[in-house]
Amino acid sequence: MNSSPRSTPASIPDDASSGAPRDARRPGAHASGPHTGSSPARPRKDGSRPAEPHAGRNPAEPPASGAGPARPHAAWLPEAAFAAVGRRRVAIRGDGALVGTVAAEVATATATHGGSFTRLESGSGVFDADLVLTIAEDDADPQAPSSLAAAPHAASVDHTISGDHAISGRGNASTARNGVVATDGVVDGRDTTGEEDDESFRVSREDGAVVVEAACDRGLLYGFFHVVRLGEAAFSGPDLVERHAPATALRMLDHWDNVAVHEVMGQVERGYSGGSIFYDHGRVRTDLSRVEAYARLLASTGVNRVAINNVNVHAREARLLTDDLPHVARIAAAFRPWGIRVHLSVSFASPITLGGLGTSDPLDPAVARWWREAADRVWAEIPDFGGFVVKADSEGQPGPFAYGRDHADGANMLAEAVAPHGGLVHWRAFVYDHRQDWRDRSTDRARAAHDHFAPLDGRFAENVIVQVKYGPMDFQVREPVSPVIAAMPDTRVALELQVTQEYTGQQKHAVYLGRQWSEVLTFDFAGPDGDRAALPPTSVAGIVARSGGIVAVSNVGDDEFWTGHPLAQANLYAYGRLAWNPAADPTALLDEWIALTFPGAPADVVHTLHEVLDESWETYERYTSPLGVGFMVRPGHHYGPDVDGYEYTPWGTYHFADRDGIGVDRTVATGTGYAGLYPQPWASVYESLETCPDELLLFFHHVPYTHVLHSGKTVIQHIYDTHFDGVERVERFAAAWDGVAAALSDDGGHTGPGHAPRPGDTAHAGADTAGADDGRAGPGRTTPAGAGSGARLAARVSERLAEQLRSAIEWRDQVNTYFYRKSGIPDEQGRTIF
Ligand code: GCV
Repeated sequence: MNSSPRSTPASIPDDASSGAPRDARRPGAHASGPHTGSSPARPRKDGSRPAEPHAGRNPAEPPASGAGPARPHAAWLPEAAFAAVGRRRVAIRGDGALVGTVAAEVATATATHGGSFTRLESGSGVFDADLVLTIAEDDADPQAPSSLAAAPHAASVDHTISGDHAISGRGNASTARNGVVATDGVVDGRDTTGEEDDESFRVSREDGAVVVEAACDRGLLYGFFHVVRLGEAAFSGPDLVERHAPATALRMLDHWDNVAVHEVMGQVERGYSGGSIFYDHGRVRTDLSRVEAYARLLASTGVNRVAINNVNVHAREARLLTDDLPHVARIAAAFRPWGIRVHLSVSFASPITLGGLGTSDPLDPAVARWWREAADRVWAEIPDFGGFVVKADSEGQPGPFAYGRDHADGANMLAEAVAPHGGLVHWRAFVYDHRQDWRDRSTDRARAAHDHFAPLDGRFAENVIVQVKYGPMDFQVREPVSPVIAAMPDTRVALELQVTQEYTGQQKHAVYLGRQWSEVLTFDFAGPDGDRAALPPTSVAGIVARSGGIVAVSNVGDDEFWTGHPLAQANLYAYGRLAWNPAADPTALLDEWIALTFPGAPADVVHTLHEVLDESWETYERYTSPLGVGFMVRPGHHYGPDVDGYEYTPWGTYHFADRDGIGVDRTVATGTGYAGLYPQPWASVYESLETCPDELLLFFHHVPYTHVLHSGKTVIQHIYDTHFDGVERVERFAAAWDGVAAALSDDGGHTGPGHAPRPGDTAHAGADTAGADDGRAGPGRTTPAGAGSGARLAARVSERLAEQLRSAIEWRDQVNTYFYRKSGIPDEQGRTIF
C-alpha cells in the first residue's frame, strides 16, 4: 500500500534518453560455443593437475584485470560450492543452448578444482567418468558402466496424490539395482502447462558414479545445479535413482525497478538493495554483467521467468515496450543462457500514451489492433519473450474500468494480442479502493479482490494468469491466505509472494520468509486436518501449480551483497527452491543456503546463522503488529512503528482499537462478511471465536483486550509478552552474531566473491589441499584475493542487527505504550511501559 501521490503515467517527467547503442551486446560467457573437452583423468589428491581450459567465465567474477567496481558477492555460488563437481571427471553429452551453459560451468569448476571435463558428441556410447550429464538418447547402451544406462531406470513412481502436478512419493525400490529409488518430495515430471520444455531430470548413482539425464537442456541445467547443491553427498551413499521435476512450469520473479528514478519511489520501488541491476537514472544499463550473474543465481534455484520493470508503469518505463525494445532484447539475451524468459509490465493506457489513440478501451478495435502490432514488434525482436504483466485499476494505474469494462475484458484483449506468439498475460488481482472513507466500516479492503475477480471465473482467456497476492491485504507479516486463490477453479491463478521485505523489515531486519511461504503454499482450502506435506490439489500449491505458477517480487539490487542485508539472500534462494518444490522443508532450505554460501564455515558460525534466521519471521511478528491485525507502520515508506499511522487514511487498513478492544470484525454474523468468502470448513473456523487461530484473531474479530486466547493469555498480556520477548530474541541474535563475526572477518574466502584462482590465491590454488575449501585464513596462509569481503559481510550484518534491535525496541515501546494507554490494563509482570 502506498500513500504517496501515485500519479498517472503521463504525469511523471520523462527525463531519460534511451540507453546504450543497440549493438552494445555483451558476448554471453556461455554462448561462446561448446568446450572442446579434455581427456578424462581422475583428480589427484595434491591438486597439482594442470588446469583445464575454460569455456566460459563465471559471470559473478570480475574481468581478469580485476578492474571495475566492487565485485558482487558470490551469494550461494562461491567457487567452493563447486568443489565436489570440480574435482571429478565430468562428461557432458548432448545438444541445446543450455548444454553450452552447463559445459561452461563444468569447465570452470574442473579448471578451478583440478578435475577434468569432456564434451562428448551426441551419440557417443560408453564413457568413463565420475559424473555424466547427458541429454537422453534412445540408443543408450544398457550395459555401459558409469554412463546413463549404467543405472537402471525407475520403472514407476508412486504418487501420493494424483493430478497434473502430483507430488511423488517414494519410488519403486525394486527397480534400482543394489539400492533404493529415492525421491525427495519432488513431483512428477510432466509439464503442467504445455508451454515449457520438459524441465525434469533424472539422477542415478551407482558405485559413486553419478549420471544426470534430462530430456531437454533446461532439465540438464537444473540437474547440474542439483548435483552442485548436494556436493560430496552426490557421490556417496547407496546406489539410487531419483526423478526430479518442478511442481509448476511458471516460476517467476517480478522486479519493481523503474528506468527513471521516481521522485518518490526511487530507482526501485520498495527496493532496499541499492540501485537497479537493469537501469540507471533513465537508461538501460550498458553493462549487463550483473544481470548475467543474477540470471545464474536464479537458474541455480529453478526460477525461469523474470518481469523486468515495475508494475506501476510510469511514462519512461512505458517506452520499454517500444523505443527500448532493443535494450529489452539485450536483457533477454543475458537471461537466455540460463533458461529464463523475460516479461514486461505494461501500462493499460499505452495506446493513448505511446500510440496517440484517444482511448484504451479494450473493446475498441483500434486499441486491440495497437496491442497486436505492439506484440508483433516485441516478439519479432525477442522470439522467446514471455508476456505482459498488468496492474490495472489499482492504486491509480489505468485500466478497463474507465470504459465501463471489467478485468476480463481488459485481460482478454491483451491475451488475444500475445496469443499468436505463445505469450502470457499476468493480470494482477491487487485491486481495491484506495480512496476509502475511514468512517465507513462496511467497506472492507480484504474483500476487494474477491469481489472483483471471483465473479469473472471462467471468463479469462486460456493465456491469462490472474496473479493473486498471498493474503487479501498487502504482504503483511501475517494474513490469512487469500480466498481468491480457491475461488476461481476455471481460471489460471498464480500466487504472488514478496521477497523484497516491504513490510517485513526492509532488509534492515533479518527475517527469513521461507517459513511464511511454506505455510502459505501448504495451506489446504479443504481444511486444517490434511497432510500438509502431501500438497493435495486443494492446497495453495496444488491450485497454483496446476497452471498459474508462483511469482514473487524480487529483493535484488546493485548492492555488493545483492540484497542489502546479506542474510536476505536466504529469501531469494528459498523462494526459487520453494517455487520448484513447494513441499520442501523451509528450515532445510535455510540450512542448504547456509552450507552453500558459507562453505567450510566453523560450526559456531553455521549455528549462529541458523539461530538468527530460522524463526526470525515469528520474531519479527512478535515485536510488530499483533495477532494478524497488520500494518501499524509509518505511512508511505512502511518502515518502523506508527500504530495509528493508517487509522484515519483512505487506504482501508485499520485496526479499530479503542479503550475496550481491538480488531476488525470480518465475520458474516456481525462484520464485513469476509470470513464467508472461504470454503468450508475455513469459513466456520474463521467465523467463530472458539476456533479462529490466535495468530489471525484480530484479522477476523474485534475483541476486548481481556479476551482469552487459546494460549490462555489475554489479548493485552499477549501483546505485552510478545513485544518484550521479540526484543529479547533480537538481543540474543545480535550477541550471538557479535560472537562469531570475527570468524568471518578473518576470512576472505568462504564469504568472498567467486573467482577463478589467480597468483597469490594460495588458499584456493589446490582444491584438494587440506582445508583449502573452508577458505579460513590461518597461520601460513596467504589471504586470498577478495580478502575483506568476509569482513564487509560481517560488518554489514552487525550494522543491520544493531538497527534491527533499535527498531524492535521502538516497536515494542510504541505498541505496548499505545495499548497500555488505550486499555489502562497494566502488564502482569510490571515491566517498563511508558
Ligand atoms: C508496486 C503495495 C506497495 C506498492 C506496490 C503495490 C503493488 O501497495 O506499497 O509499492 O506497487 O503494493 O503490489 O502493486
